[in-house]
Formats: sequence, structure tokens, C-alpha cells
Amino acid sequence: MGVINITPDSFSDGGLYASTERALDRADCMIEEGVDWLDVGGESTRPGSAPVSKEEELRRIIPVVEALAGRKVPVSVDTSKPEVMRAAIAAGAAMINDICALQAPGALEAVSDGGVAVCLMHMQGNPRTMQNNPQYRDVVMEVSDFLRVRLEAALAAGLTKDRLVIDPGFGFGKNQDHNIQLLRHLDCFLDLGVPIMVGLSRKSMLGKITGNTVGERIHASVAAALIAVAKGASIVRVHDVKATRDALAVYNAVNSDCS
Ligand code: 9MG
Repeated sequence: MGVINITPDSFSDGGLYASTERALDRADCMIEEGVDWLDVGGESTRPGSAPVSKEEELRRIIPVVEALAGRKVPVSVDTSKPEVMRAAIAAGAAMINDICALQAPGALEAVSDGGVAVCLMHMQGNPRTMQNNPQYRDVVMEVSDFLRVRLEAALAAGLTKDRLVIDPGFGFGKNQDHNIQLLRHLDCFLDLGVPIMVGLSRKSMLGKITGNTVGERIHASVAAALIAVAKGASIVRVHDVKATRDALAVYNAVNSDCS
């Protein structure tokens, strides 16, 4: 899944794609590189970021979603606002990627009525404050329990399992040790019975390990994506599509035929 941020303050490509035309160029480039999904977002979720109004989020994303609906690749929209979810679905989105796991009032109904797929992500706190000393007794257990409860809520609202994906939310209210524990034990989330998605690409967790700046984290991002897939992830949310696809092609060639 390729990341298309239409945000002036996004953590890795801030300002670069902050226009419909640029977002579409970036999407076309990712399509050329073989992306399977495009994830379009109009509100930065990086640590410390401030929320944007639904009007501004709609202004940023809807023209891009409408234009991409005519391309060959399905579009996911990264939003937590029910009004934005409904408008995105009407514009052609096939998935809602919600970092708040459909906890906003009206969110469950918005996606259930819309018939789309949904990614339920775990976050402790909110983007503005989430990295201020996050605490867990057992991070893997607590994230898993949260996702189980949100899956039950989604099923009770009429979504079916084949439309649901879960994501432990790397970097969303987690310190370095929490992130490493989650990646090390990612296979535990397979017990939840739905596909696992992860977003590790260019994140500060990789900067802390390598000492590299955001722009220098491509190799670490590809390594992290490979580890995630080896531990059971089905969808990797990335900025560097070709590099990730190439690495996964090698991985799959070795692992798909066990004869
Ligand atoms: C929007 N966004 C930023 N990081 C993300 C991650 O790790 N997972 C998901 N599902 N969405 C993310």
C-alpha cells in the first residue's frame, strides 16, 4: 500500500505533494511501480500534529480520490471523521484506514453503510500527545485486546470479517521498546483471524536504530517490511513501493514453493 499524503506538515514528505496534481503524479508513479493499494490522507498523524477541520480534509482529499477512482488501483482513505468517510466512499474509496479504529460517534455506521473494507488501528492517546511517555504493562497483550474489542464492535455494526484488517499502530503511543516488542511478536496478532497491516516505513523507530534521517531510511524501511511479512503481515503501508516490491519478490520466490 502506497502512502499519498496531501498534508503540508506530513512527517516525511511535508509540502511536497500538497496539491491534487502532485498527489496524482505521485500516485501514478506508485502505480507504475506496481502498488496494490493507494492510501490517501489529508490530515497529518505524525506525533505532535494538530487536527484539521473536516472541511479542510475534504478539500484536500476528495478531488484526489475522485481522480484515482478512474485508475486501476483501489483507494484507501486515511481518516477518522465519519463525514469524511462517507464522502470518500461516495467519491470511490474502497477502504477506510482509521487510526482511531472507528471510535468516533457515527464512524461504525458510516463504514457499515458504505460497504467498504476497513483498517482498525491501535493508538494510545492522540497524535498531539501520544509520544509523551506511553505506558503499557504488556504492550502486545494490550494492543491485541484493544483490537479484539474493536473487531467485535465492527462485527456487531454489520461489517463482515472479510472486510476487516487490523494494525498494531507502530509509533502511535509507543516507545522504542514497545515498537520492537510489537514487531518481534507480530505473529500473535494472527490469532485475531483477520489480515494484519503495518506501517513502519520511514518511522522514527527506524531512525533510532540506524541513526538515519527520514530521507535516509529506505533500506531500514524495506528490512522492516520484510520482517513484518515474515511474521504474518498481509499489507505493508510504504513510501518506497519499488524497493519494497523487489524485496518482497525475493522473499516470495524463496517462500512460496516449499518443495
Ligand atoms: C495513517 N497512518 C500513519 N501511519 C500508519 C500506520 O502505521 N498504520 C495505519 N493503518 N495508518 C497509518
